[in-house]
Amino acid sequence: MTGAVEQSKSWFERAAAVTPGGVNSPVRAFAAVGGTPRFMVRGDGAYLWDADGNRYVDLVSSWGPMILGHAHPEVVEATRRAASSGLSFGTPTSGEVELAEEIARRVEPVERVRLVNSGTEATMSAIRLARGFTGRSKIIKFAGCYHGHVDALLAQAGSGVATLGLPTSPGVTGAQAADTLVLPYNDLDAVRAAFAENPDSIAAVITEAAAGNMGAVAPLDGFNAGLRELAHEHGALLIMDEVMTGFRVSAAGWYGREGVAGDLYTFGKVMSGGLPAAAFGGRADVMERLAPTGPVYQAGTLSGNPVAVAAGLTTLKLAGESTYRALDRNAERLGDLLGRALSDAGVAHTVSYAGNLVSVFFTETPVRDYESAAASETWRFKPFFHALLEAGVYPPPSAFEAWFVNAAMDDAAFEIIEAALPKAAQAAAAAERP
Ligand code: HOZ
Repeated sequence: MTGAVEQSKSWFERAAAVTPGGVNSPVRAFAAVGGTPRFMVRGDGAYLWDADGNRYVDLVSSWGPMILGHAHPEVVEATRRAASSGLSFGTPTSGEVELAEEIARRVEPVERVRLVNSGTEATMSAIRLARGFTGRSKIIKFAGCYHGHVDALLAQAGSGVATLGLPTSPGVTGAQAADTLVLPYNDLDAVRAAFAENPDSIAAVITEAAAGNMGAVAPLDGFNAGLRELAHEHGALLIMDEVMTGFRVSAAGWYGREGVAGDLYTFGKVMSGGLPAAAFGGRADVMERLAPTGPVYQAGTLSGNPVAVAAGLTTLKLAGESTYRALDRNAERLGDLLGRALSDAGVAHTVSYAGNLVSVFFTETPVRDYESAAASETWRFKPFFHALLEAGVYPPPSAFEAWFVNAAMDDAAFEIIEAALPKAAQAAAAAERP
């Protein structure tokens, strides 16, 4: 059991006085589950420690990047070494080349890579490039998918937008929103109809290669392949957002599991080793339209930052087959424990997987899109979450986020989860519809 959270409470009060909602990314504020966000001070392997000294088995893994667990000694050492040689040069570096080569080596359809600073920047740049390449303006995205806080992609977005129940965001202009067609995930007929209604004006279809921001929802068999076919039939590009799945669900991300090639890809999280770095890449003929070889402008002072590149490259070098086996095994072990505890407590549920992304939906109706995810009994999540948290397990503080395992989880970590689950499942069972 965890103890007092007075330090976190006090930091949260100070934070709220100086930062909107006390956080730098909305889901962290615990808005959907209530209570005090834990201010973490340390991570080591499978565990996090908060400012009050409470220890948690971390099932967020920094929202994906920490596949090797926290503070992996070799990643820390590579980062330290890079930092001691200079924090930023604003020039090309050899590390950038090696990281780009590693990404291209792992994901076959990626022939060229451009490094940026965040997943948002990656998707924003990929969209601009797709529009510049095709000379078209419209974009198809799917409800419940989240591609960072890019203006045009916030409509019916997942992650924090879904957590806070926002349809879109004020500040996005009508013109930006008008070029976005939002369709139900896993529905190829809707995509077919959208292309028929908007001939010659759709630049790209952007999709999470496997959805992880409405909870974990895998694409149905043939969905991604169908997107590729329809996009190409109509002269549009397919952008695979692998910010969450990339280098996590296999060495080559979701592409490594399914083999459907996108024209452009977005990456982040794992390839950054936990520092701020991201990337987009894809077909050479499309990527070469970027400045300076082409006219589509994109730039960044900290892009390819040598410290972030060292952390990312070292993480990728360490992430071999045994890492991916451990991630899959840990996801399955977590899912089994979740399923067993909820069944024992008589709670209707589905444990959903997108590769080794896991989440729990409080429904037995298959979840295949945002509508079915939102129709689940999400009000059971809050007491379930808090019972786990109090027992020293840190799940994502939202029913619409995926749970991320890491390869550092050992038997001891799973014993803590197993011990925590019966009470959490009973709390979910006892929850009352608001
Ligand atoms: N939007 C992120 C997860 N899908 C959460 C980012 C964060 O709070 O760090």
